[in-house]
Amino acid sequence: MTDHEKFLFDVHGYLVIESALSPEQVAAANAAVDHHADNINLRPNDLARGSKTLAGPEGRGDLAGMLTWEKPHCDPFREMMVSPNTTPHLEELLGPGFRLAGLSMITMDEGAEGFWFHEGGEPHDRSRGYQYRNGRMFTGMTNVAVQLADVGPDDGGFAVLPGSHKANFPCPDDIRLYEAYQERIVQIPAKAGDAVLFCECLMHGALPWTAKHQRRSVIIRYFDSVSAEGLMGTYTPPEWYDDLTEEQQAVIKAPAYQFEDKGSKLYKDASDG
Ligand SMILES: O=C(O)CCC(=O)C(=O)O
Repeated sequence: MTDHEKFLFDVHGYLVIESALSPEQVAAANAAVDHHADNINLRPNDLARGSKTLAGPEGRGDLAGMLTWEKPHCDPFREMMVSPNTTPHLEELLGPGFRLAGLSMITMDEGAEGFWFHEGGEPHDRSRGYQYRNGRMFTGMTNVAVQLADVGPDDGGFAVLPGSHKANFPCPDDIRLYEAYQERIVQIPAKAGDAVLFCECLMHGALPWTAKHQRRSVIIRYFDSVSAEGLMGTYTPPEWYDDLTEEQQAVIKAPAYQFEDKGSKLYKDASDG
């Protein structure tokens, strides 16, 4: 992560990584989605939560299971989950040994309702909270939203309250419902192939989609090496684990302590036993 990127991420809680995917990767991912378009699950209108400004005539679409699709359709998504264009950012924020927590896709057709603004720094949640300590940023769940379609400035879609990952006071509901202080909410334009990196504790949601073309945003969620949203009992790797490259296998694993060089030989000796 460059100094500019670190500064902006710390202040805003998000960053746009331009051209995270090549045009060929975008085309392959879109072809795979087109092939599985029947699996897109249109939600009931359950995300606007009664907001007059986020309401829309239909729900957004959810699509999952891309990592398990038959070849070649799974390939662009497996490439996305570990990419040289995003790994350095994830290592900076989550530390070495970061883990994949999930990969799914959001679609929105013209008129689809928005999503109320959820999360934010208050209340502090240890699985999501943001901290700056000892010269480093530490994020909880961290997401990479890879765009498979252009998002213009007036199209709607993903939007955030910049800086809210560091909020100390509860956010009033009329702000969460986009009915007050709308001008403080920032919608994030991007090109197909760009990725929006954001920490889950940034207050975020979506504005109703107004463009003629379908919104397609692949949300890839990661945790640091130790945190997890759930796991009781034995960890079993997915059936398709053996098909992955070594780099891809490295992010599919049970939570476990990851030794980081703490600068003293004493720690090294301790980690050796
Ligand atoms: O991109 C969106 O429409 C919303 C995404 C979201 O809320 C999330 O990833 O938690």
